[in-house]
Amino acid sequence: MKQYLTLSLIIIFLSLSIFSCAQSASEKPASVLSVELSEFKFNPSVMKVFAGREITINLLNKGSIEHDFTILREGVIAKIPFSHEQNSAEILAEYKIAPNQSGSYKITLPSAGEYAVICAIQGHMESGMIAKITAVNP
Ligand SMILES: [Cu+2]
Repeated sequence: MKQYLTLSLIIIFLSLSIFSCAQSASEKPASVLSVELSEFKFNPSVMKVFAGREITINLLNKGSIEHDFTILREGVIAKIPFSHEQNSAEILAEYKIAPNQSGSYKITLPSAGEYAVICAIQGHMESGMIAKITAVNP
């Protein structure tokens, strides 16, 4: 009897872990991303959208200094230090937001893959302002 109980508990535990994995893997791509910028992070920092479809990005700077939301081209790994001049070819889009300001932008990520997002202001990425948008095929 005790063995059955143990076995049942193991099965329940396994089902729960499979369920939670499946949940995170099947997280739905969003058509609207609402992101808060502050010193020194993006919230959320992991996002998922459809490739080839227009998305809306709503940004709110809750910090006390300027930040930006710079999307790098698909597959580009953000290098430190990042400079607008030297790394301009790697930038897909850049939205600057002053403190206590917000902005709404529309963009279509051209292909499926991983897009790094950084705050391109010197020192901010190194301090934690880095995020990721995964684009999946519809
Ligand atoms: Cu910043």
